[in-house]
Amino acid sequence: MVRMIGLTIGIAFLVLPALVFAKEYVVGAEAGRDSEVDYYAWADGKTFYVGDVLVFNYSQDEHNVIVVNATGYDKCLASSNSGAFYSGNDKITSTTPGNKYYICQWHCDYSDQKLMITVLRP
Ligand SMILES: [Cu+2]
Repeated sequence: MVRMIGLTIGIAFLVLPALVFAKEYVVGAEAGRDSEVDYYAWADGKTFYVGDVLVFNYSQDEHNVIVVNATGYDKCLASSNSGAFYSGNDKITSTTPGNKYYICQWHCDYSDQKLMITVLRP
């Protein structure tokens, strides 16, 4: 019985930190995800960890969120994506460490509507 409790507490300590410290970030903060938001400035100074959630709020008929790789980010290519979101209130959880790239298919080129973040291990 004591062993069971010990095991349960052990598992809780392994699982809890990721849940307790996971943060939710509204991309662009108060301004929401608009063409005028400076995404470089918004991401600057923030530290993102695995488990953190990015919330993209935007007008459904004007923007979208396409998850791309580094090339897609640099060249604004939405074609070879690994995820596309159109709801206007998209919540995307970072499940792995590394660089993450998000673009708006319509305004990536036009007004630099793209976001790059680096996600660290918790
Ligand atoms: Cu857009």
